[in-house]
Amino acid sequence: MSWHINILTLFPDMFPGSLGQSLSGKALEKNIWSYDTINIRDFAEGVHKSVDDTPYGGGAGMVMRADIIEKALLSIENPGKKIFLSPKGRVLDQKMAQNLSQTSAITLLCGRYEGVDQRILDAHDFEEVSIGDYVLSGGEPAALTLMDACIRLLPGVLGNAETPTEESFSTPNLLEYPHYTKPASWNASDGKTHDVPEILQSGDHGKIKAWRQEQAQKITQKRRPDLLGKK
Ligand code: 6GU
Repeated sequence: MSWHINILTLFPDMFPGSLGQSLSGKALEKNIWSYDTINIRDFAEGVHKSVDDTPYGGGAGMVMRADIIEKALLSIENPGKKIFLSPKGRVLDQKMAQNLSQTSAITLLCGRYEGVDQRILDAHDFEEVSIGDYVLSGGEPAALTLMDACIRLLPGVLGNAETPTEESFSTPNLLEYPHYTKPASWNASDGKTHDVPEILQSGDHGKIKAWRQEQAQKITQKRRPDLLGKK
């Protein structure tokens, strides 16, 4: 039915986090999307309830155990597509977010420590997804980011005013042009007067459209020339 996410984590209190606010929070209340957290520690045994152990082959840090993660995974009624959040993964982009927003059941595995035993990923066919080329201390903020990117694409989440048009709905090939609102002339604390570009106040929609396209082209060339070569 609605978009559902299962989250395997040692820190269930990190959810829904920021997704409980604003547009995604409203959409959660309206049951446009839903989530369950599964606390991996609930499937640990013994008095210590330990979920990790030292790595074979030696080295720093601890590795999350495959057997305990599997018990947590098997407790999920309909896991659907399985994703492990990891900086080694394929980098999330708008196309992936669109695909995932049309996948009704998803399970996200959030790792902590040095990582998870590779065998859980192999045995259950997890796809590895990263949110960018930097290292986080755990998969949870990456899971929240992936979810945010998907949730805003679900029908009924954005208002009509914010809903992207057909063409700009897909992968962004250009960075956005700059935005301005009132006051038209603003004396900032830097001691300068900052004016809104004259053309935006002209009412000439043809010229405004052309100016915005030019601005988008220029900022993309300057900051992300790699995007201009993309389909
Ligand atoms: Cl998905 N996880 C972690 N721990 N760090 C990351 C990441 C994911 N994506 C980028 N850095």
